[in-house]
Amino acid sequence: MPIDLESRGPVAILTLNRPEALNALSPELLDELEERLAAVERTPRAQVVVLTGAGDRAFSAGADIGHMQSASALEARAYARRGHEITDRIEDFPKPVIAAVNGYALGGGCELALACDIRIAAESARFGQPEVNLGIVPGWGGTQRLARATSLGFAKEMILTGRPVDAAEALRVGLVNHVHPREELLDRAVEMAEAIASKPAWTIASAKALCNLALDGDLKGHLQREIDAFALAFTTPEQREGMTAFFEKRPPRFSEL
Ligand code: CO8
Repeated sequence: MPIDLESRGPVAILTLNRPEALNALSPELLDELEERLAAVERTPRAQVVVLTGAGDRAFSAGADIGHMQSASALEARAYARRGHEITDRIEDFPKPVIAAVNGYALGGGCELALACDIRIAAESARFGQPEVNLGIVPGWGGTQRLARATSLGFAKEMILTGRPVDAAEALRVGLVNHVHPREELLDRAVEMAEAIASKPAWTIASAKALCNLALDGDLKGHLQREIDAFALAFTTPEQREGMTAFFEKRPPRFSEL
């Protein structure tokens, strides 16, 4: 199977499993990733996703160069669109997705990680947008999401030079939130996922959707949406329980609602 799905309590771990090609994102792998995400979406118990790569070498070395080598412009357009469908699906997924970057995250692999809500990395991780070395430009969102995750200047440096960035530098520029030894990476990702899963699912989905608007252009409209979503929270039992628990000086019991 090019994608493994493992459940650990409320956490669904999706593993890109094509280590012989450094988990390159073939069309088959993208199809299966979409199917797995749909299965996770249908499973109420699965509340947070951790996305990682099989093996010690790569999260993903990007789009499948073999598939692209002799592609026509129309075929390349279809492949780019397919990647966008998946990255948009992850960005808009109603449950948080944490990327546990266990090695190379290059080209489409970096772009896949960028579509996730939170990135943590192994000390051995390497990020890069090496498309210029192949005579192409990033095609799965890298020209937009990398600048949003870091800064426009840093994104331009990565994209225009193709220079890979190690985990320490990725941490410094905000591309990842934490760096861990390789052997601890998955456990740390699952711990973070469990912490998120302990909160009310509706609140988490709403907060994710709102945060996604933060870097869009329409600040005033999005601030209004925040006001509306804030008010809507007060129609839920989770808000009553959370605030009651605060004054009763006890942890909230969201799971019983
Ligand atoms: N696609 C297909 N196969 C790959 C890929 C890839 N992206 N990356 C590695 N492989 C394969 C290699 O061909 C090799 O296979 P084999 O053993 O059969 O020869 C195997 O994985 C191991 O790789 P290497 O032998 O090269 O391992 P090294 O340790 O020497 O090097 C690197 C590791 C540095 C990661 C090197 O493999 C590399 O540079 N890979 C390519 C990275 C890259 O350029 N990625 C960007 C691809 S373009 C892209 O992602 C654009 C996304 C948007 C597309 C839009 C659609 C048009």
